[in-house]
Amino acid sequence: GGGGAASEGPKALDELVVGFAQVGAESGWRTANTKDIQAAFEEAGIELKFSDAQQKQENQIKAIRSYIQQGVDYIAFSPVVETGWDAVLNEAKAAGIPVVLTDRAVDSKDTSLYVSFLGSDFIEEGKKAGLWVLDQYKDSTEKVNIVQLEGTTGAAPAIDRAEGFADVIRQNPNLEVIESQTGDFTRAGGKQVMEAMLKSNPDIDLVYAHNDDMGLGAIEAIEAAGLKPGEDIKIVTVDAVKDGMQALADGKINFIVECSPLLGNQLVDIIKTLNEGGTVEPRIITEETTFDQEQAIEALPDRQY
Ligand code: GYE
Repeated sequence: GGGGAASEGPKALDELVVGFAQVGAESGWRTANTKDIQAAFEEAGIELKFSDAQQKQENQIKAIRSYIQQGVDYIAFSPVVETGWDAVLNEAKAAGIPVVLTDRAVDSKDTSLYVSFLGSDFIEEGKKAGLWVLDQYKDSTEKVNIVQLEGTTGAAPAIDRAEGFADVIRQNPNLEVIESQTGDFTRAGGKQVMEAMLKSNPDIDLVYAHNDDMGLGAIEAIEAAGLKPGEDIKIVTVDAVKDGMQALADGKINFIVECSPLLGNQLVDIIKTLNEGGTVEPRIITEETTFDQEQAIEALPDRQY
């Protein structure tokens, strides 16, 4: 069973069991994240129980409850939305099973419910996207019509990427988000929302998509409408997965803010530290960069995901 690792001394790595409750398989980012986490645990020789919640909170809660019942040593999960976790996290706490948040945050005020949150600073990512847009239109005297493709409603990266972006573009009153809709972080969602937006707004200048997949879906919709993505309508996205980077290299996306899905080794390190009775930082932020077209062309050949 979990807990007590500190008082009983560390367990052998091959005796440790970690339960991981993944969001789903909604995007290229998520697939890369899953692979990386599974590979890191495999390499460390630590057993990983894995579940895919298909973007549904109730499924994630069920998975976490089942991990508690099985008495795993640690639970890690990427919360699909920010709210509604207190009950199940209290159950884990009562069972003495430490919880690590990977990738996405919860908005619970009780920070004793998890030991650490490992992942990106999504507000910073939104700001980086906003700064590119600000710079791109610094000399423009006309209104710039921006549409936003939001991630999953209520998810930390959707909330924060919108907030960081809005904070920055506010500096230029010509920049206006004329429509904002969720595409649920999927390619199909991005395409569908973009199709509708193109119908209701004849004059879109720029798309800000909260991830590459939705941006790739938007490209399909823009091309189907007889317009050139990257030229007639500029596109800024977040993630920098291979397909996104290829579209950037091809000039169909104009700028990508990187968000690294490679969290596996850092998660393994956290588990090992906890197992040895050590303490970990409550917030571990991953390091990320941004890409324009030239940088994408250069980075593509070595891109891992
Ligand atoms: O940007 C998106 C994925 O939570 C950071 O989830 C992650 C986001 C990522 O579906 O592509």
